[in-house]
Amino acid sequence: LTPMIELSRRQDGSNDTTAFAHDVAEGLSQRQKTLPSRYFYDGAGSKLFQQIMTLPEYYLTRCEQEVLQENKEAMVRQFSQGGLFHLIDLGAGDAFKTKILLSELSEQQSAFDYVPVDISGDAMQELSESLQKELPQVKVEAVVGEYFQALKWLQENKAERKVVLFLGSNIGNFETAESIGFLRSIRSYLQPGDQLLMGVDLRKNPDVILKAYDDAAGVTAAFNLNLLHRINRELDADFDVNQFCHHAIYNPLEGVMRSFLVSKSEQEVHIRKAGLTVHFDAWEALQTENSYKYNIPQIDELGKECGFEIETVFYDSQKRFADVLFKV
Ligand code: AVI
Repeated sequence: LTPMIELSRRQDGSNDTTAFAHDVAEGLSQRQKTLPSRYFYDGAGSKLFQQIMTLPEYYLTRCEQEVLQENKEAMVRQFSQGGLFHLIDLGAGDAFKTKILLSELSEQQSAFDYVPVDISGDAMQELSESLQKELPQVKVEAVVGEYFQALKWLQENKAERKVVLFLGSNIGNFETAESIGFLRSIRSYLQPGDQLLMGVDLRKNPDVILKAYDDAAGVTAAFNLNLLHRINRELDADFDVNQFCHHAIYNPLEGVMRSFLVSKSEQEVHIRKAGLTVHFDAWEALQTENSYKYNIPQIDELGKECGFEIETVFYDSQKRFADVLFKV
C-alpha cells in the first residue's frame, strides 16, 4: 500500500469542528461579516469545485492545463537539472493537471518521488490508488493536512532537493500579506537549487473574470451557498439557505474578484455549536472569498520579497494564465 501521512484529525478531510466553530464565530461577529473560504472544501464543496473546473466560463483550469501540456518537456527538463528531487504538490486534489507532469517525468526517466498534499483524506487515498494503476513506477507519499502542516514536512526533509508545485491560482485566495507570509515560509525550508512552480490567474478583461465566478448554470452559487449548508450540518445551525443569494464582483483597480452571500431578508440564525445567534439585516452581505489576479511584474515583486527569482514564465496561448517557475 502507498504510504500516507495523516496530519489532520479527521479522515474525511473536514477540519476539526472546534476550529471551524471558532472561525465561524469570529467571522460572523465582525461588523462586516466574513467566512474563510478554506471551509468551502468539505465533501460536497469539493465535488462542486470539481464541477466548476469543467464549466465553460471557468477558464482557469483549461488554461493551466494548456500551459502544462504545451510546456511539460521544458518544465521537466528544468526540474531535473539538479538530479534527484521530491515533487511536493500543495493542494493536489485529484492531481488531474499534475499528472501531465508526472507522465512527462516518467517519460524522461527523472529521479523523483511525488508528495501530494491535500486537506481531503479521501482525495489523497483516491489519488494514491489511481497513480498506482496509471503510473506504478512513480513513488508516492501522500500527506493529508493543511498547507501549513505540509510546511512541517518540508522542514523535516530540509536537506533534500525539492520542487514545490502550487498550481491552480490557489495563491489568489490569499490576501497579499498572507501570500507573503506563506511564500516566505516555503522559502525558509528550501535551499539554493530548489524550485517553485506557481499557477497565477492573470489580469484580463473584467467581463471574462466576472463570468468565471458567476456562471450561468449556477454551480458557483451552489458552491458558495454550500458553506451555509456545511455550517448547518457540522455546527448544528439553522441557516435558511434559500434566504441567501450568491453575489460576485470584480474590482479591476485591485485585481480582485470578491464573492459574497447576501441575506435576502432580515433574519436571525442560531449556530448552536458556536454558541452564537447572528442577526442579518435585509440585503446585508457576508464576504466569503477573494480571488486575486496578478500581472507578471507584481508576481516578480512578490517572489523577490520572499526570496525567489523568476526562472521562466509559461503562458497559455491567450495569456490568460501563467505558471511561473521560480528558483531559490
Ligand atoms: C481554488 N481557487 C483557486 C478557486 C478560485 O478560482 O479562486 C476557487 C473558486 N471559487 C469560485 N470558483 C472557484
